[in-house]
Amino acid sequence: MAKWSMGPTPEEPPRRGGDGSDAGRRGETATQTRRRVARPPRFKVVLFNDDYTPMEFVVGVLERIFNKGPAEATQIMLHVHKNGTGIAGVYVLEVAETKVAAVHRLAEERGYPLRSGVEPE
Ligand code: TYC
Repeated sequence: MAKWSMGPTPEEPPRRGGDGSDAGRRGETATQTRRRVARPPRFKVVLFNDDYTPMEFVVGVLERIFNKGPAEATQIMLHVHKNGTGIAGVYVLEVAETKVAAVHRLAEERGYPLRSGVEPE
């Protein structure tokens, strides 16, 4: 199991002192490191500007693949157009990579050079 997905199990009841001991209840200081929490790392999906992909197409991509409403999709597109890059969304790695692949597939179908990528949050 991935280290970030470990959590309490039926065999491992919740800890008390932060170190798996009764330290907290006995008024002692717990010195062991904190238990891992079930929060997988997140990744940004970055969109890159180019001179050829139509604005309406980018807005459509943000609506269809990143589930943005028309106003937010337009804002993100204009941010990328002006600044060169922008964040389309933040996801766990497998979802982020799937969305990048979907962007590239849609763009290639239409012959547009739109590119996107994944970055650690
Ligand atoms: N710069 C493009 C144009 O003027 C629009 C565009 C915006 C392209 C965002 C890519 O990620 C992008 N048609």
